[in-house]
Amino acid sequence: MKFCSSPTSPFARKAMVTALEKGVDNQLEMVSPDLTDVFKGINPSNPLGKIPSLELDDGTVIFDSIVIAEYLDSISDSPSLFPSEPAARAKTMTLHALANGMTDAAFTRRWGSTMLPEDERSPSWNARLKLAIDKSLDQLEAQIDDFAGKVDIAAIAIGCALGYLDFRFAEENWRDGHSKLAAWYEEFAARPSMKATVPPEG
Ligand SMILES: N[C@@H](CCC(=O)N[C@@H](CS)C(=O)NCC(=O)O)C(=O)O
Repeated sequence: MKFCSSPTSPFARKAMVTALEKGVDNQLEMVSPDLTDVFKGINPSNPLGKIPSLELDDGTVIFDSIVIAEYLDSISDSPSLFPSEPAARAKTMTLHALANGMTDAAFTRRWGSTMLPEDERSPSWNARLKLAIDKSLDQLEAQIDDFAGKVDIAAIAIGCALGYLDFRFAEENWRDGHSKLAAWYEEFAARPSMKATVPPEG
């Protein structure tokens, strides 16, 4: 299977951590995105132009990161990262949506402040995205008991979201006012799957 991804993408990281947790990472052939012109879309095999995508052995291309993660989860028998009981599943997927939305806001913020020409950057849109991140952090702090001690797709998405904040917004110190979340992250980030996927500096 061809996995189009980058080591700096928090969405690709979520899929890769899933692959590592499920022991199917050795089935992934790594493919790099096309970075020649980010405004044309960096991944030709996804009409949305985004990474990650996964090309299955029969040529089918699947995206986005949650679809890839669910597929990788389903091809191995080890304990599922996606609960099957409906209420538990909805709760886990809502936590995943919170973490993913936070990642999306952080990535869009970063993109808006580095890739856009200076006269197209928007301070008010940046503030709106920062508000979403701050409120999501508060919510995760309040809901810590819902994911502490678990290894599932919500915990993986939360770990990758916080790792991305450390990577791109370290100066904003998300740990301030979120001590339970910080303690949880310290433990979760020590998992081999997380350590193997820490984004490179730069
Ligand atoms: N919802 C998508 C988000 C993917 C995404 O935004 N990926 C970024 C990299 S972290 C990307 O490819 N950006 C390039 C672009 O939007 O042109 C997912 O979960 O896979």
